[in-house]
Amino acid sequence: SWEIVLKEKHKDMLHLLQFPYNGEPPKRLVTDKPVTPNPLHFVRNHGGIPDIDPVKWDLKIDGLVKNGTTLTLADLQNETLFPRVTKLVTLQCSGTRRIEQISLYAGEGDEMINAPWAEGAIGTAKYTGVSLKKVIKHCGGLVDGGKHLEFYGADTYFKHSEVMNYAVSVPWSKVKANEVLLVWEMNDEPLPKIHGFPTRVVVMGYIGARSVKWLYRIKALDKPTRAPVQSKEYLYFNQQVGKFNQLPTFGIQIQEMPVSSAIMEPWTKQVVIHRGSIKVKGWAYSGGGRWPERVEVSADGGFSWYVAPPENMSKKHKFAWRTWEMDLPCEVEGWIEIVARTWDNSLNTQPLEIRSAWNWGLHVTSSCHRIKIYSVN
Ligand code: MTE
Ligand code: MO
Repeated sequence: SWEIVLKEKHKDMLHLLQFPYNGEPPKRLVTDKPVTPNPLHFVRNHGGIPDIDPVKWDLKIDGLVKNGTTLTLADLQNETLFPRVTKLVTLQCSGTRRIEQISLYAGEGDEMINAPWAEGAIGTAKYTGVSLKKVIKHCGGLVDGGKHLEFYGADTYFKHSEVMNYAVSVPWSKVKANEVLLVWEMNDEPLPKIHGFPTRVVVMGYIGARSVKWLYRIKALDKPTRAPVQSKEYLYFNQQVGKFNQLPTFGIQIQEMPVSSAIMEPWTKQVVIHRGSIKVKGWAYSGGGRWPERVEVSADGGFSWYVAPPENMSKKHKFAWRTWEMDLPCEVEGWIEIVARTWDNSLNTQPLEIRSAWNWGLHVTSSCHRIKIYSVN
């Protein structure tokens, strides 16, 4: 699978882990374009990269559906059966910016266990495929009691003393809202191997973990799946649970991501020479179909805030991030702390400090991003 990494990913990707492969784009390229080029999209894998023949590939749909069936890629792409949809969607790993939590509290070796993601475990692409709702309707809908859809990926991994396929589930209500797609194109190209070729799930507005790659089976269930990725991982714990007491029953399953943002320019410890204003760039995103309405940036550690130009902030593409940039007024000379804070359209905003939304699972670092720079005015 390393050959696939070299072939499909940008040469400057930061390789966080060679196997299973995990990588994110370097800081200077994360928000270079509002739509992330495929070679620069982050990659999160739990196992290897399956090699699937698209002609032999099929999708089994079973469980609590009226008429279980098996569909080929040609069936999914048959527009007389399923209308084709194209959507601009941001996928964000719930581990984004985990490195800030690691640097604050984690112990020795923890950065090896948890991929030490920075601000680049997020990417935005135009996906083409079909709405899963239409596919389930094609199967006659769910039978009574069918409430969740479980997705199986063809990759296997070893964890909790078992070898298993990657599997997670989402509620039917999410599918019914036409917010779950089965896609085969990413930015007008066939899905790259590393991103799930030939077909993956895209669950809009949920954490990346639900968007199963190398999909081969969908099973309708009465409850969320008990598969470990859903039930034991990707949980949000309260701080008092403690590092060594993370029992699944104490955690909340993470689905929609909260509002968050990151500063991509300047960089921490950079010496910035300017004439009264500093160019600041970044991204802002909110889960669940909420969108960033306002980005504010502070040059004094979060006491006074300036609003970034709001051109980009609209309901359009509500499942995608916003990239933003502004000239931040700054008269001081010396070390300053720049902070970004986003408000979404429900007026949710980000906690000011990492500690105020601490999660021992090291997922969802949604506090205001802070960087220290040396200002020369
Ligand atoms: N699907 C399969 N089959 N195997 C995986 O390891 N990782 C998930 C999700 N889908 C994963 C998967 C996680 S945690 C994330 S964040 C996204 O894929 C990342 O998608 P990407 O690698 O295309 O960026
Ligand atoms: Mo993830």
